[in-house]
Parts: sequence; C-alpha cells; structure tokens
Amino acid sequence: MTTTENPTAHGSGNAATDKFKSERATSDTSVERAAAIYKDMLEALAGIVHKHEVTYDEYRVLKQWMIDVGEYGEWPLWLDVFLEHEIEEVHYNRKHFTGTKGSIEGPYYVPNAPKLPSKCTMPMREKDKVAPPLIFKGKVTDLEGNGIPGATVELWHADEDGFYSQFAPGIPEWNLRGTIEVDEDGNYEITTLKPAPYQIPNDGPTGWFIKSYGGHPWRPAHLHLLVSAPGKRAVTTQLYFKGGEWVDDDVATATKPELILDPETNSDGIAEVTYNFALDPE
Ligand code: MBD
Ligand code: FE
Repeated sequence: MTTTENPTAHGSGNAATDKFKSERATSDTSVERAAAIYKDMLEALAGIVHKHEVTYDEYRVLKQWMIDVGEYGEWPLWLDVFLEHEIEEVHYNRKHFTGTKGSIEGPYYVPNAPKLPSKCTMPMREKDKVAPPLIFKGKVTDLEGNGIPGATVELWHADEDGFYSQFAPGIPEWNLRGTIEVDEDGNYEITTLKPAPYQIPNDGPTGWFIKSYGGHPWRPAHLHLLVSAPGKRAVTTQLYFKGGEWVDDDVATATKPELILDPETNSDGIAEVTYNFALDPE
C-alpha cells in the first residue's frame, strides 16, 4: 500500500494520484458526444481568454502551473475541490434521485476498508482521542423507510491533525476507516471522533492557486460516507456539523442543507447524533 514520506501536498498528492491510477478510468462516451464536449470546452476557454485579454505571461504561468500540478500529483486534489461538486450535482439531477443527497467523494476514499459490526468503534490510536468522541447512529432504509439488513456504511475521516490514513505518513493503514455492516433492521451505531475543520493540503500548486486569487483552503469539519446495499443506488456523501466554521464557505463547495448534523450531549456527556440514509432503487 502506498504511503507518503511526509504530510505535504506533494506527499499526499502523489499518494492520491498513485491510488487513482491503480484502476484505469474508462468511459463509453461516443465520438459525437466527445466532439460536442470538446467544442464547448474550447469555446468556453476562448471566451475567457478574450473576455480578460489573457496575456502571454499569464499563459506561461498557467502552463507552468499545470506542469507543477501534475508533478506534485495534485490533479485528484484540484479537480475534486474545484470541479467534482458540479459533476455530482449533474449526476444527482440526471438520475432524479429522491433519497439521501450525495456529495463529492474527494481524493481520499479507499475501497475495502475492514468490516466492522453494526455497533462499533472506529479504528483509532490513543493520540486520536484528544478529539471529542462522537456517537453516530441511524438506519439505512429504502425510500419507504424499511430498514435494509444487507447495507454497509463505509466511513472515513481525518484525524485530529487533519490527516487521512494512507495519504499521510506514520498513520496505521485503516485508521479512522471502516465498512460497517448494519444489523438485521438496518441500524448502525458508530463511535468515532468529532473531526475538526480541515485545511486542504496547501503547500503545493493547489495552495498557490488559492493564494493567487486571495482565497482560503478551508473545508468545514466533515465525515465521508459511502452507503451501499444490494439493488440500491450507492450514495457517496459527506456530513457536516451545524454552526461549524466554514459550513457556509467550503473551498470545495460540497455542503448541502440536508447534510448538516446537530449532535446533542447524551446522558454520558458524549455528543450523539442520529442520521438515517434512504437509498433509491438502482
Ligand atoms: C478532503 O478531505 C476533502 O474532503 C476534499 C473534498 C478535498 C481535499 C481533502
Ligand atoms: Fe475530506
């Protein structure tokens, strides 16, 4: 398994690029459709060049920057932060889904995380426990609200330093990653950590890009999820926390009002929240 040498943009970028490349992407796009997309893409670019009278210096900076993004392995990062949300929105609208809303996958999903029982604690180190615990529970259902016993909830999120296992060095391979198998009623109860607001890696070309327009690299605290069941549309999504910093100003434009958690303190003094997932038919 690929790990990085240091928790820099270069390290995590190269890890993300290596993982992405391990399964070569394909699409059944027709020549006609490719021609239409290519034509519109070049037209949009031409429009920008003319509108802003882009200079040769700016053109050369763009060329250099694109070379840098590739060399730092940051195309998965840049594309997922700045473009994936539009793809996800089109995907949702085209298929007329009515179940739980999706959100972007982002660059740090890893399939086949170890299986965990419906009531479980996420794999974590002693040092991760400086973050406050969070009990995240609920039910996976069909659109009629019937529990789906065969469903799985894949959960992955950053540690207290904002690092994802397998994309930063020195973290156990499956730390804060798991595939939770729901019980016979579709229920799960996961003890994990409440993540903190998150800065995307910004010491490389994606960070330079953000600085160039005076932006910020922050995402609100988030949990990543992929909920699947036989015969159902799998939903890739993220959940955020009510009132959290950056919820209304996410660099990745990936929040939605339906995806906000509002945990309450339970009788043990622990933050607890219920969120149910409704899956559309395939
Ligand atoms: C992340 O953790 C993330 O969720 C996204 C979308 C981009 C970079 C890092
Ligand atoms: Fe993330």
